Amino acid sequence: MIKKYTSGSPINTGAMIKEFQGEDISRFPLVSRFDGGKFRFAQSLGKNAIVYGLGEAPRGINKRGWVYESFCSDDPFHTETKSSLYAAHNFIIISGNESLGIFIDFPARIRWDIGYTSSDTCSVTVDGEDFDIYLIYGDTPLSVVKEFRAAIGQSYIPPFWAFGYQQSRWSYPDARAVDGVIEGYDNAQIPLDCVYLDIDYMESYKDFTVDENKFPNFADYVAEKRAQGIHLIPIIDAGVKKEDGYEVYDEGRKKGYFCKNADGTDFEGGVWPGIVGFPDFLRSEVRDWFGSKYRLLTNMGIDGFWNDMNEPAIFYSAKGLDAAIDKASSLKGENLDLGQFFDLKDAFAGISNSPDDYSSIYHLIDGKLVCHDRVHNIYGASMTKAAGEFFEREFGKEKILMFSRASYIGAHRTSGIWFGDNHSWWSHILLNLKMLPSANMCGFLYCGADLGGFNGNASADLVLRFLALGVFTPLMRNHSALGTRPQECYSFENTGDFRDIVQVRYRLIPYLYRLFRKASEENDMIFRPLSFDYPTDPIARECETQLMLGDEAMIAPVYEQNVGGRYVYLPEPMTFYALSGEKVRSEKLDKGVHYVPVALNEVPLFVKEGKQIPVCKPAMRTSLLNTEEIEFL
Ligand code: MIG
Repeated sequence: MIKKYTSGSPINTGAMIKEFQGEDISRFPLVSRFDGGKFRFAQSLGKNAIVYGLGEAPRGINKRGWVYESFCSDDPFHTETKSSLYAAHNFIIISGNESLGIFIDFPARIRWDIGYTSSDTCSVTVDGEDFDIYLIYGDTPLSVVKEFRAAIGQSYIPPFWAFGYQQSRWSYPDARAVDGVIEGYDNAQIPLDCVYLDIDYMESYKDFTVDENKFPNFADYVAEKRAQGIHLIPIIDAGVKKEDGYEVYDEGRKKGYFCKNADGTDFEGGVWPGIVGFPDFLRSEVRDWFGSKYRLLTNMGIDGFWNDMNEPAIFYSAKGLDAAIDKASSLKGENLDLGQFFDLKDAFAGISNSPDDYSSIYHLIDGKLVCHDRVHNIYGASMTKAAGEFFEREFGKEKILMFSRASYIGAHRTSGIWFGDNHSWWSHILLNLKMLPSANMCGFLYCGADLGGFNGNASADLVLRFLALGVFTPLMRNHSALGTRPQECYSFENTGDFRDIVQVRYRLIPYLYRLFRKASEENDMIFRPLSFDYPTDPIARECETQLMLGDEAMIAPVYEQNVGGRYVYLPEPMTFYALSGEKVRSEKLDKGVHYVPVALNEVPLFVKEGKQIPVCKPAMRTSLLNTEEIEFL
């Protein structure tokens, strides 16, 4: 059962597809009050209650014991002390004797103090007075998820080939580099379906342009790669370069489509292209306009995109930069005390993604200028909606691959997400594993992390272990940052091990694809915490290093360096499979704790009794898979 409570006049975020008769917030059943323009409410947490949700967020599957903020943030250090990442997924489930789902449909900041200040209380602060809150009552957390998911609408399904292995890097700067990647994979006989184009394919970082010097005759080149079975996936950034004569910018400015300053002039920020205008994606005519620009690339044969920098990320504004420079000039030649020194340092450190800049951006909503602070969390989702709406209109469903960095619930209907700039850290294998069920609860099924880690240098064993998790994530993409050690599978000495792992993915694609479709069609989860399935098993309830996969299996990747296996908890008897290329090692195991050996070229998978998993023969491309010829695990 879902109950809706409305306060003031909420901005329509598009999160819900079902309409509910809202009651006035004065009837809201939890302890609550308005306080200085904010709404606060609290719910007590039983000793053993688990709090799930918040989608792409730091920390554990059980969110208890920390404070989180819904505020889409471009932050490349995903450490435990953070409170937000790139997304705002305002849905939690408090699961004690009963399960209570809470969805706050509100596009500005929300603070979730989940047993942090007081261990037995979840207190939530909504930073405004115009919002809808939905309470979802159910017997089990899964029944709450399903009811919520039915209300927010069916999850995006990408094309079949998007389940293949994908290689990315910032950047493969030109056609030769891209060819080198495909050759590298082909020579090492490692399957591959997609190669990514990061910002350097563009002309001066201008969206919807292709640098002719780097990619001569781009359309022919795209066709040539498609003939090799490879899809090229270009990046699109939110900001549009300010440059006279650049069609997208000129049009956007003439039509008044960019976000404004308070005085009605265009807001300008500095990002990769230099000064940019930020399209006001919250307006449907701007979405139509920006969405249709993707045609410039689809006309050249492109059928997949990733949308970046759409929190939005702003390196600097003229105002912010001037203030810092002024401060520095005023202190020039002074004998600084430490206070002044740190002020000066902070003046520069705080220039990027600064709250002052966000506060000075305005959107046009129903003819009125609305401060960005009030709608921050739907900016990126609206960019992605622009593209998603265009693709569905133009090509129909399931034709175009797309995923976004920033997101809000609702965007799950037209796109996937990736988990942003993680690190080549062992701890991030686990962090990324924990985000998967949380993202699924919020509707995001097509998702994955940068395998091998984005920032920092990766070792071969880290990439292998990361990939062994990625074998199961719908988006299986290896991506790494500028200046880091090459991270393509063929760049390491033991390429055979990499082949073994990636081949396992291709063997499982028939299963994973069906599982995905079913989860989308039935508002179900692909990955579930063990506690969902074994609610009375105290060990399963606390397990956050393993996940249930569909109704058949459990995954438990290795996440530590220099180990030849791991401990795993089986809440019921299962068969342990170590999959490696076409080789299968298996052992029946009883309920309980076991140490399972897992070599670097093996993918561990645990199949429940009475269940089976179809596998096919591996192939170099998804298009070459024979999904008719199936064996069963
Ligand atoms: O400021 O386009 O998260 O995947 O490689 C960095 C360059 C901008 C951030 C994305 C990352 C991408 C990078 N981008």
